[in-house]
Amino acid sequence: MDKNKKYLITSALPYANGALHLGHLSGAYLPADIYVRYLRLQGRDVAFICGSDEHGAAITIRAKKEGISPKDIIDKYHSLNKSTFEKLGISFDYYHRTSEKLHHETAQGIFKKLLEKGGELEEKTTEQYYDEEFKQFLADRYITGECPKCGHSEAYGDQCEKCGSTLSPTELVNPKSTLSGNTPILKKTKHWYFRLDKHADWLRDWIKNGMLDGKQHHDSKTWKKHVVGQCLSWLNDKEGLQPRSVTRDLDWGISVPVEGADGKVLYVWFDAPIGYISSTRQWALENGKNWEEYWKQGPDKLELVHFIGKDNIVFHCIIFPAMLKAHGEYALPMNVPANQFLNFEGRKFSKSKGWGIEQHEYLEEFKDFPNKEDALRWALIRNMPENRDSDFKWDEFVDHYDKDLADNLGNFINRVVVLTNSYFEGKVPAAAIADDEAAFIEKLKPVKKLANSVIDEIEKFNFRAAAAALMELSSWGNQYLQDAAPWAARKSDPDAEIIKESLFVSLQTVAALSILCEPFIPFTSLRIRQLLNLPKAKNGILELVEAKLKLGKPLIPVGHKIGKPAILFAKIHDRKDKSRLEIIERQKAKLEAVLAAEKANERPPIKPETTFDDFTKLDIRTGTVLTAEAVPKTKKLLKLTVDIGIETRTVVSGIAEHFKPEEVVGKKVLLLANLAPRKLRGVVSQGMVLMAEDAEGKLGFVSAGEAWGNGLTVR
Ligand code: B3M
Ligand code: ZN
Repeated sequence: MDKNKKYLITSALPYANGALHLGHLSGAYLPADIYVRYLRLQGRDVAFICGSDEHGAAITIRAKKEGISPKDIIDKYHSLNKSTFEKLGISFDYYHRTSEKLHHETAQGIFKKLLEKGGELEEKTTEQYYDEEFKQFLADRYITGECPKCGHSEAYGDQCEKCGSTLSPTELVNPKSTLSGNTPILKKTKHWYFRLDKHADWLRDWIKNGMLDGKQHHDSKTWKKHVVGQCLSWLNDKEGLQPRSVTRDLDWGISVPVEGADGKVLYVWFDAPIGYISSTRQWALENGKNWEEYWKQGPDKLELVHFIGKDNIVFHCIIFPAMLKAHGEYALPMNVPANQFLNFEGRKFSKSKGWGIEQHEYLEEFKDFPNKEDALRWALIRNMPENRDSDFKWDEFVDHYDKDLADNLGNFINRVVVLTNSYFEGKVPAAAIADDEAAFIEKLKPVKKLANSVIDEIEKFNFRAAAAALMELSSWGNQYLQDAAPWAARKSDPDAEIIKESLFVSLQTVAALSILCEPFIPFTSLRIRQLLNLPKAKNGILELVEAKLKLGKPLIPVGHKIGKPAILFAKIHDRKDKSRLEIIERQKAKLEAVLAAEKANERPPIKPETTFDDFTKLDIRTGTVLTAEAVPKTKKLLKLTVDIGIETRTVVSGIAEHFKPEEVVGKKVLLLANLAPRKLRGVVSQGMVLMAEDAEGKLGFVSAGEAWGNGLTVR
C-alpha cells in the first residue's frame, strides 16, 4: 500500500442484454466494492470503474428474436443494472457504456495504433459460415451444432457450454444457422488477426514469475492459484496462442477504422476491455482528473486490479494484457483476483428454468425486509466463491443474518449503547485508562490485533476471512463486556472504575467496528455511526484508526455524547414477529414449485408400439371393492375382494403403503380379469386392479366412474 499510488479498480462490464443475478454480484461486483471501499478508508487515490458491455452477437440475436432494436435492449438493461448496483451500495466512480462515442473513438484509436505499429495485426482471408437466406456472415454465436468433443447437440460456434471446450465454428458437427435454421455455407471473408502468438514468452514469465521487461512487476504468489493455473494451461496449449481474429462481419458494434472494411466491426472482446479505459476517460473528464495517471504509469505509481468471474480469466490475464503491451503505453494489471462460480440451492442459476434470483428481483421481493442490502451483501460475503465454487442457500442466508449480524454484532452494539445511555447519560465515561496511553494500548490489544487481521485479509483479497475476523472482533467485544459485567459491579459500588472502564473500552470497540465493517456492510456502518453520533466514515479514517490504536489514543473521546439505542438487526427467527421469516419462506416455496413442475413434466416415455390384437387380449372389467385387509407380515400388500358382476375375485394388490384397507372398500375400480393367477404370500391373486401414479408418485385408482355397474368390459 502506497499513499502516492493511483489505484484503478475495475469490475467486469456486464452485457446489457439481461439482468444480473446474485452469482454475478458475488463474483465481480461485491468483492471489488469491498476492496475499493477499503482503499478509500485508507485514503488511497482510487477510481472504481465499470459500465455496460453493449456490443456482441448475443445482443443482436436477442433483438432479432424479439423484433426490437439492439438499442432498445441496451437502454433497458443499462439503466436497470446501473440503478440496481447503486441500490446495493456498489460504489462505482463511473458506470459508462460501450455504445458511447468516446468509447468507439478509444477502441478505434487502439486498433489503429496496433495496425500502424506493424506486426501486431495481420489481414487474412478465410472461409467462414454464411447464411444465404439472411445474406449475412455468421458470428460464432450464431452457429450451433454438435460438439466434436462431448457430442452435446447445442454447442455454440465458439464454445460448448456442456463440456466447456473452446471451439471454432468449423469444428461443429452438423452446423446450423441460428438465424434461419439452415445449414450455412462457407464463404470467403477478410479479417484482422491479433498476433497473440508473438506474446507467448513474456506472458508466461509475467504470469508465472511476475516479471515484466526484466523487472519485478508484481509478486506472483499474491495471485490466486486457480487464476495462475488457468492461465498457464492456456499458455501451454498451442491452440490458445494462435493469432485471434479481432473483427467480425456484423452490423452492430464499432466499425473497423480502415478503408474497405464496410460491414465489419471490432470483435466484442476486443472493444469491451477497452471500455475500462474509456470509462476512466469519461470519469476523468467529468471530475477534472487526468485519466492517463490511472493507466499510463509504472507499477510503482499505479495499481490496476480487475475483478471478474472465472469465465473471463483468459481475456483479462492474457489477451487484453497482450493488446495493451503491444500498444506500448498502458499498465498491466497488478492482480486479477477472479472468483469462481456461485450456485444457487445446489444448481446453476438459470433464468429459463426459474432457478435463482436476480439482484433487482431480490430488492423487490425483500422490500419490506429491514437492512435488505446489507443482509444480502453479508450472506454473499460469508459464502463468497473465492477459490472454489460455492452454493447460496436461503437457510444459510438466515443463519448468517441471525447469528452474525443480529446475535453478535447487533447485540454487542445495542448493549453498549443501552448501558452508556443508562449509566452515563449517553456520554463516553471518563475512565482512568483514557489518559493512560500504555494501559489503553494494553487493554485494546485484542482490538488492534483483530482490526489488523481484517485489514491483512482484505489486502490479500480474502474477503471471507476478513469478514470472519470482523465477527471475531465483535465476539471479543461481547465476551469482554460479559466478563467485565459492569451491571454486577454497579450493585455493590456504583462508582467502581470497572464500570467506566468496561464501557469506555466497549465504546472504542464499537467505534472500530463502525469503520471496519464499512467495506462489507456500508449501510450498517452508517447506522452504527449514527448510534454513536459520529459522522459517516470518511476517506482516510482507517489510517487514523490504525495510528490511534498504535499510540493509545481513543477513537471516540471522553464526554462525547452518543445517540439513543435502536435495534440494528431484528432477528429473522423471532418468536412474535414472523414477517421476515415469511419473506424467506416465500422464496423457498418458489423453488419447491419449480421442482414440482419439473417432476410433473418427467413422465415416463411411451412404451414401444403394440397391436390392436394384443390390446383386445386384455379383458378389463369394471368392479367394486367389497373387502380389504392387510396381508399378514407384509408392508405393501392388501388382499381385496372385487365384485366384477359375474363373479367375485380375490386380488392381491401392492398398495398397502398408499391406502388403508378402510379407504379402499367401496372403490369403483378397473380389473384386468384374464391375468394368469399368481400366488403371492400364500394367497392366489386372480387379476390386477389398475392404478395410476401422479407426478409426486402418489397412487390413485383408475376408475370407471360412479355411474357404471360392475362387470362392464373396457374396449
Ligand atoms: N461482458 C462477459 C460477461 O459479462 C463480458 C465481460 C466484459 S469485461 C471487459 O461475462
Ligand atoms: Zn462439448
